[in-house]
Amino acid sequence: MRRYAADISSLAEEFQQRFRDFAAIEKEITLFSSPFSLDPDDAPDHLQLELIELQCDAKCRSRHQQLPLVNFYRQLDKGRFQEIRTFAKKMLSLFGSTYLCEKTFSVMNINKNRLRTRLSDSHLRYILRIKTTVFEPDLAYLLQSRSQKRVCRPCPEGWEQRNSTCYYFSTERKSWNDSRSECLKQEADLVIIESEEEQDFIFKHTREGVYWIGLSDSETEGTWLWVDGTPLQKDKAFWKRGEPNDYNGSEDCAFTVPGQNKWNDGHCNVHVKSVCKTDALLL
Ligand SMILES: [Ca+2]
Ligand SMILES: [Ca+2]
Repeated sequence: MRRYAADISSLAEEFQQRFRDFAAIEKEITLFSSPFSLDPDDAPDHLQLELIELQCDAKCRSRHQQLPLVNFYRQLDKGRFQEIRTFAKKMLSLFGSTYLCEKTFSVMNINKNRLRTRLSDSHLRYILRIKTTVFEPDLAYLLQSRSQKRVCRPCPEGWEQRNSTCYYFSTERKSWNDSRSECLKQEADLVIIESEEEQDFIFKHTREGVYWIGLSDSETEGTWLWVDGTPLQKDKAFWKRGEPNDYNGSEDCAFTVPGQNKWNDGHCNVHVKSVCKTDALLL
């Protein structure tokens, strides 16, 4: 217990510090969230009159119980409750800024590309080490030796290279979701086929079998999306005639058709092979 005492007290202090801002406006938060239970004497002077009027209004009281808080403030009469409305807007904007931060984070998340996601903990440790030492890294030398290695092997072992892209044709059979997880583990994803040439290349390697590709309509029936969220373009779709047919209303994942340079939709839990794709490491 004693071992952790220092850590716990510093955590508690940190916690309190983070919420100090909230403590400073505790009254305002109470007023904002439950305007009917706060004593008007505790409210800021310029709000007191309107607050008394609000608390006496039975209609407002029942609306407060029925409506979400934002809508309750939105429907308040602009003439009668001008001050309270302004106050509510200020409070809401506090939470709005939290939303902005979250939104920025989502944008950053979307912008994370495949190369960036290859950064592992050890890369980050190296970066930290370089940043915190007095030694200057010999970048020219490092790059030279790195590029020699990369030119020899732009794709991981067992992967096929085409231009600046690497493909993995699995030998194991798994469901669409599990196949996708396997690709992601290798810093790749199920293949997105972007041209007829690429389709021909895939066909050359999948001639004999059935392989999942990174295309599904699980989210919205009939809307085929690639794993990166882009919709399938009609002129770059290589469906077999009569497909996708959503047989039995349960075919939401696309796979290759053996012996034909075409695709079919199948049940996502069927176990077949799969094709992963990722960028080659070229400098
Ligand atoms: Ca379907
Ligand atoms: Ca089908």
